Amino acid sequence: MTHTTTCDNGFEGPSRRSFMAGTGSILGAVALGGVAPVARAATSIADAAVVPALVIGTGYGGSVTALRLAQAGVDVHMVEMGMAWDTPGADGKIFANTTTPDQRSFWLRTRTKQPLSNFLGFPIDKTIPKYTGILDAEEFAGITVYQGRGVGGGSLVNGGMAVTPKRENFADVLPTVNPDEMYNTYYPRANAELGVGLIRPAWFDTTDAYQYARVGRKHAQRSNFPYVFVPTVYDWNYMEQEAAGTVPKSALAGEILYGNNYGKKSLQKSYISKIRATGRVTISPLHRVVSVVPATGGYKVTIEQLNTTGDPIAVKEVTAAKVFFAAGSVGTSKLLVKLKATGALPNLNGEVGKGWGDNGNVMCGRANHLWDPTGALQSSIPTLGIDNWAAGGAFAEVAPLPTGIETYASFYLSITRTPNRAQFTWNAAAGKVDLNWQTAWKSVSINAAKTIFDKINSKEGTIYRTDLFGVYKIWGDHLTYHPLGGAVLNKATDNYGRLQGYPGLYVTDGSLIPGCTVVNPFVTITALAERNIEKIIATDF
Ligand code: FAE
Repeated sequence: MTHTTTCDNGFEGPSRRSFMAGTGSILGAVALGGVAPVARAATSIADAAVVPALVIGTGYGGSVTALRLAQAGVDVHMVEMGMAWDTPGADGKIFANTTTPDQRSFWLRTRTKQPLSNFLGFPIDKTIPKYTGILDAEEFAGITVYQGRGVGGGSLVNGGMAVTPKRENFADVLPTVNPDEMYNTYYPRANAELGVGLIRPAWFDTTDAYQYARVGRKHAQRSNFPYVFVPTVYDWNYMEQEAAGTVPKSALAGEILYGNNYGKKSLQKSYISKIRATGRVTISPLHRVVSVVPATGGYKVTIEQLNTTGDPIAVKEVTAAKVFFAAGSVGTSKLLVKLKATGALPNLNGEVGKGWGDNGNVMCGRANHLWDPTGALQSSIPTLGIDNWAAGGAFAEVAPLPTGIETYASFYLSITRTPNRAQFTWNAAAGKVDLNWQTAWKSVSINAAKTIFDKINSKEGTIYRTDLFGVYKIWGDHLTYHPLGGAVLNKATDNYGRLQGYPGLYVTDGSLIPGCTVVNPFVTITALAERNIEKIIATDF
């Protein structure tokens, strides 16, 4: 393989080559393990504490914010509803394997809810003990939103695709942000801090682990689609050593969706390790923020401490001068919508809860001919994408199906252009927040994805797989990995994430982004958080 100029179509990235990506989207073929994880006692925030800055959530937005505040000399308390994920279970591993989900795998479910629910027509979900596991499949009426739970947020479970959008598309992503400052300063800063890097092309060309991606590339080329190499936060040297058999396997053992034990540079290895080194930040896992109200000295924050079956075992009330909402698009939106509707923060403006999108996510598989095997060994970290954004509004990640057996399947997660945006609202009768997304809205995304796969199927004489999302169901249109929006920048907040109506309250996560990042979102979330916190430290502290 060569990095031909045909694949170099101008995506911004950590090198001069051009890249774009999809998302780690993985099959979990199940054989339920019974590994008892070890709960960890963590030093946590004290009841009645008075703190200068409290950060709700430990994903990308929260980690950037906490690091920069601490480096500026501010003592920070991070509150995280999920577990610490720093202690091995009885099997010696912190994280469960994708092929053998156990209680560590899902957030408070008694049955797995794997993104690919079926294989060869058979349902593959399994019973598991209820536990504060790592992957939340949060169900709203029209969509299941997958999210990471624990110290590190989505970085614990995601595919590690670290993509900077093409600059010419940036106005669609964050229309009120100056692209010069993002592309000159904050995207480079985010890429450097996250440790973004590229596969070695010669290794890509020869390793068994990316045969599936080479098949994807060949099919894209034969239909004249540009393909792009995707930068990631996986340690590529480590993966080559995995293949050589000199280190414990991680990506090459199919680890990803329920955590990655070795090679992926999750936030725990990047921002959060720097956060710990400052000595100024307390992180409280298994603590969930349930309320924020104005109080003398700032805001009274009510926090429930959880046990590992999700039950509150203590309630703490803390006073924080400044509060940063970094609970993710869904978490922050749900909190703000509830707090506005129930009178805790009544002056939040009417934009709160609006502008939510799914980044146009849709999945599908193709059935290859028997002479086109995709390989029994598949790296769980995708690194190749097919780009039809300009012509058809779709970018498709060539994703793995790390089942350990030859499937003759090509599997894809597409990010598509879609105008549909949903709203979170408070359902007083049920005491919960609803989201009015409709499954039918995904038809726009399916049509965009078909601009790629109909053409490839026609050229290759192949068909869609119908066995991955149910019985005779082609499209994975029931889910998203990329929730975005709900507290949109310059609408619910000012142009730096300050919540309108409440000085000292900020939003700093994916809820600022109005529904689509054109590519995978976490580099943009990180870069935006870097931009915003720099301004806020300069002006508000
Ligand atoms: P996030 O990382 O979700 O962090 C929010 C944190 O807040 C979580 O740890 C929550 O547990 C915590 N939290 C929520 N509510 C509360 C509360 N009330 N109190 C205390 N804590 C709370 O937010 N993106 C990419 O760019 N590339 C990929 O390859 C990719 N693959 C993905 C694969 C999967 C399976 C999934 C689920 C996501 C993937 N994503 C990917 C999306 C990416 O992980 C996501 O956009 C970011 O993690 C969002 O970052 P935030 O900081 O907004």
